[in-house]
Amino acid sequence: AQHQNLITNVHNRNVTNLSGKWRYLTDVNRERRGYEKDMVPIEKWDIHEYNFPTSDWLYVPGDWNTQRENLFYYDGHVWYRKKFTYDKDENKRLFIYFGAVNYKAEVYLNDILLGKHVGGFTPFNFEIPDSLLQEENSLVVLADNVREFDGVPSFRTGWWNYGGITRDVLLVELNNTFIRDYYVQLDKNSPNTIKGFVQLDGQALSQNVAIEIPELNKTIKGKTNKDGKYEFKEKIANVDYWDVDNPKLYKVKVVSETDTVQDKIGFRTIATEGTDILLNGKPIFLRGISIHEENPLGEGRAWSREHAMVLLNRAKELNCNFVRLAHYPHNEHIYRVADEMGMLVWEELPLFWAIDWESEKAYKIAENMATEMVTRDKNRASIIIWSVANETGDHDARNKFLTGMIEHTRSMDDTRLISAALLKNAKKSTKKVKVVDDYLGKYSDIISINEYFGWYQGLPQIKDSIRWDIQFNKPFLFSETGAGALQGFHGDSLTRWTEDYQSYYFRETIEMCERIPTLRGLSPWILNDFLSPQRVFPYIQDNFLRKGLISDRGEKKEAFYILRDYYKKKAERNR
Ligand code: GCB
Repeated sequence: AQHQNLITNVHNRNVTNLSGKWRYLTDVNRERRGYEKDMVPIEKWDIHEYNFPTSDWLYVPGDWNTQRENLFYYDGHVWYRKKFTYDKDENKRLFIYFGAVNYKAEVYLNDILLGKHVGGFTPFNFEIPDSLLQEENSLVVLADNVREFDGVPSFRTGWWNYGGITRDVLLVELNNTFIRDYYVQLDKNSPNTIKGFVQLDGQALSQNVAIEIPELNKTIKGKTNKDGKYEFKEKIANVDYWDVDNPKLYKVKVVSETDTVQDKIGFRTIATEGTDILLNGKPIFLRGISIHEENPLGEGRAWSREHAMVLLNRAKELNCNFVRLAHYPHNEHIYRVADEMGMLVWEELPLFWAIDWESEKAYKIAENMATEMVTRDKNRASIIIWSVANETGDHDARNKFLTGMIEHTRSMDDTRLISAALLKNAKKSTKKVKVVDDYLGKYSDIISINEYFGWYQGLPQIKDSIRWDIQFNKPFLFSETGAGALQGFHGDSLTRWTEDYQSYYFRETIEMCERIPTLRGLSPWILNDFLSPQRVFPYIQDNFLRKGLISDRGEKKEAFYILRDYYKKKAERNR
C-alpha cells in the first residue's frame, strides 16, 4: 500500500489527536522482527527482547534525538506503538494522518500494514478500513531516518537529522463522500477573479457544490464531474486584500451535498514586473530573516502553534515582513500563523546541496514532496514563493531535474512566484565583480543568492569593493548572508566569533545592499542558533550553527538590533 491522496485542512475537521506518550523500541540492526512480511501478530513480538509494554516512551510529536541522550546521534530504525480505542460512526470513514515522519514511515494497525511514506517534511494519510478496527487498537509506526545518497535531502545536510514522528498524528473521521481538497485563490493576473477547484472523495462523486464567502456575499455554485472535481473561475468584487499591514482573512465555506469544510483564506496577488516584486500591485521590499524549524522554547524540532507564534513574533520584533522558512516545508501551523500575522513566506523543498541529480528515484521523491507541499499549503495567502532548491551546482543533470520541479510546481499552482537559493558563478566572478548567471535564473521569478563575503572569504570590509553583475532583469534577493557569533562573547570587531564581528559584518552587508539597485529584499542567515552536524568547534559552536541573531537560549545578539534598525528605515521608505 502506498500513501493515499492527501486530505487538506485536517485541523478543521473532526479529529482525534494521538499525541502524547508512545512506547518505542530501537532496532539498531534493522531486524524488523518479521515486519517485512507486512503482517506479524504484534503481541507475539512482545517477547523478552522486544517488549513494548515494558519499554520506554517518547513524546509524539517530537524528535527522538533531543528526548533521549543516547539517541542524540542516532540515525536508524525506531518502532513506536500507541494503543487507542475509537468509537467510530459506522456510516463514516476513518483516516490516520501524519503531519510528518522523518524520513521514512511504515504504519501498521493491529498488525496489518496500512501504508508507507517517504519524505520527512510533508504530510500523508491512510484510510483505516472498518474490518481492521478492534475494541483496543495497536498502532505501530516504524520511523527510519537512515540517510540515503539518493534521498531528498541527500546524505549531507547543514541541519540536524532529527528522527521520529515529528508532527501531529490525527485520526480523522469523515463522511462517506467528503471534500478531500479545494483551492480558492485570486487569479495571478486579475485581482477581480477568483479561481480554484473542489475535489470530492468517495462513492457519490457527482454532486452540487458551492464555495461560500459570506462576508463578500459571494457564492460560487457548480457540479463536480464523474471524478469528483469541480473547477471554477469567477469574478469577485469589493475584496479587502490581504496585506502585511492588513492580514484580512475571509471565512470560506466549501459545501457539497454530503460534506462541509471551513477555512480562513486571504486574497492577494503577488507578481513581478521587471526588477520589482508587486504585492497587490504595489512594489514591496522583502525585509526578511531565515528560520529553521527548531523549538524556540526548548530544543529539537518545532511542531506547535505556540512555537510558530514565538518564532514569527521574533521576526516581527526584527521589523520583518518576510521569512524564509528553510530548508524544507515546516509544520502547517506556522503558515497559518503567518497568514494571521501578515508575514510573507518563502517555502522550500529540501533539494539541498549535492542531490543525486541523475537518480530517477530522487526525482520521484522530490516531485511527490512538491505535490504534498502545494496540496497542503496552496490556500495560504502568506506564502508568496515556492523555492525548489538551495545552493546547487549549475550543470545539466541538476538543471533538468530542477526545471522539471519548477514546471511541476507551477502546474499545480501558478498564482505564486518560484525561486531557488542560488550561487554566483564562481568561474566567471573576479575578486571584485560577482557574476550571477545561473541557468535556473531564466526559470525563476526572483533571482536569489546566498552570499558570505566577509565570513568564509576575507573580512567584512571586502564587501566595500564588491559589485554584483546580475544578468537577469528580475528582482534580486539575498536569500542568505550571515556571520557566526557566540552570544555574550565580545572583543574587537575583527575577532571572529564575537558579537562585534557579527555586527561589523551586518553593517557592511547593509551598505552593500544599499548599493544594489535591483535588490528587492534579503533574508539573512539566521534568526536563531540551531543544531548542525558540521559545527563542532569546541566552546564556540558545540554542535550549534552560531549565525543566529538570537542564541539557542533566546538571547539576542547585537546584530539583531542593527538589522532591526535597518528594517525600520526600510519600512519607512519601502525601498
Ligand atoms: C548555506 C546553507 C545553510 C548553511 C549556511 C552556512 O549556504 O544554505 O544551510 O547553514 O550556508 O552557515 O554556511
